[in-house]
Amino acid sequence: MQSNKKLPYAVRAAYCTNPTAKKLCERMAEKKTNLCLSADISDPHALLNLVEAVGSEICLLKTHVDILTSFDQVWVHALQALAKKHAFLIFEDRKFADIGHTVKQQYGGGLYRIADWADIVNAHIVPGPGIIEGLKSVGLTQQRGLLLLAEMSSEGSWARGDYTQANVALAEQHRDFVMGFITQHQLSDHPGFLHLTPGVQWQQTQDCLGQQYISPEQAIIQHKTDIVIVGRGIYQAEQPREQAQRYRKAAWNAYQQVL
Ligand code: 5BU
Repeated sequence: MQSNKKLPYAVRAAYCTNPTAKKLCERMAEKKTNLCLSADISDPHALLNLVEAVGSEICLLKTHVDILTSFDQVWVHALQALAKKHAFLIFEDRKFADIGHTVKQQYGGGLYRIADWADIVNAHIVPGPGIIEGLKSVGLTQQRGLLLLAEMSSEGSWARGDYTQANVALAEQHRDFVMGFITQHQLSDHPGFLHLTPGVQWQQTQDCLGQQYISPEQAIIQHKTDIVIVGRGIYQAEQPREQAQRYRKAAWNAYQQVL
């Protein structure tokens, strides 16, 4: 059962059992933004410049660290400084998908040491609950949060029906660590779970590789999700900062309509 109206993010913070979810709800309420920038840029310096320009508009920055052409701790510290300056959280869109023992190493170790700097990561539940246990064994002590990939934006996605519902059931069993879902629709009316939606853009309805877009209003009002994730719609715009301001305003106005 899903109600038509939602609680404000500030109120929902109290329902969050995961500390990162709580922090994100508080940030959204304080900063008045439910916009996440997907900064899919391979030049690490250009990425920092983009984040400096757009950081004031977002609650969350989503990265794909494995597309960067170089990576070191100096870059990580620069990103963390921007996150602090502009009060946003960092979400590494790593999409873990292996057994618990392996994801533990991929999350906490390797070149990227993702758990050291990413507030949030995400995972597919294909391997079963062990993937959540493995990630949790690294992330929980560092106060991190996990999003489950319950639905995808791309055409022909198999993440639907019973598979999507299995994500909700697992999230409910791991409320200490799982903070919500990557999804196209609201899946749970528990106020402590956040619903984040990629595949958001005004200019296009699809790309040439299966990506499908909806508008911020469709995501927040019709599909009842909480946070819109915008990539090319912002960073390919002539003026990314101004474009981010437009998406921010649209997503926030849409949120106010569902209260
Ligand atoms: P775009 O430029 O707004 O299309 O970028 C979308 C981003 O969100 C990109 O980083 C994808 O990897 C990511 N994404 C997605 O598009 N759809 C999904 O279902 C998931 C992630 Br999960």
